[in-house]
Amino acid sequence: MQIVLATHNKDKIREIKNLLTDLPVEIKTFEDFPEMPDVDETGATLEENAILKSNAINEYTGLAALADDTGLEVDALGGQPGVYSARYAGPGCSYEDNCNKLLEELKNVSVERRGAAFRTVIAITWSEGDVETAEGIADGIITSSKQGVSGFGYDPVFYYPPAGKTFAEMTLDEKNKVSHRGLALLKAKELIKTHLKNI
Ligand code: ITT
Repeated sequence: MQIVLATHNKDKIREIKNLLTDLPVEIKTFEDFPEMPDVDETGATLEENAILKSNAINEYTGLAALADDTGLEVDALGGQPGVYSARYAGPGCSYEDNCNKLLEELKNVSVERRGAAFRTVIAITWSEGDVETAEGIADGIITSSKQGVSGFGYDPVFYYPPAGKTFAEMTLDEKNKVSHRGLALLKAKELIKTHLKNI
């Protein structure tokens, strides 16, 4: 079976590929489909956006498509930036712009109130067009300055208490074992294994 990853985010592709290596599936990306569209994320929830992306790329390629929609939900901001995590600091912003804006917004917030969660919803649209989803959550604390250079996005400001460090201070394997995306993909792998048995 072939599965195409419905994303243009190379950092996500690196993490997802690393987690799917032991499955008997061939992973395709936008590099195999250079004209693959960037899907507008017009949904109100991570689940809606993940399904929008997996459906659109399934229709475009005719293959099973796997999409990831992820948000950082910060308690002191009422769950924001959430679905707007990619463009939190404005259109065309960088990862660094987003981290800086978050640190600025929280600069007067005490450590007890800096709780946050990364949430990922994975949607898989099978080649026949039906969809299944899986969710993963990681709980952490927003730091008061950036720490670490691995990972991507908000990883330098996301402290993960069980490891005693930020996601950006972890290796890819360490992060994947406990992260929102890692946990969602663990469930998605079960969906893929069941699907493989039934085709
Ligand atoms: P696609 O829609 O093409 O998949 P995207 O970057 O737009 O890529 P999202 O809509 O899911 O992805 O946006 C989520 C943003 O949240 C992303 O741009 C990063 O800034 C951040 N993010 C996602 N996963 C993350 C992770 O594991 N660690 C840190 N930040 C992450």
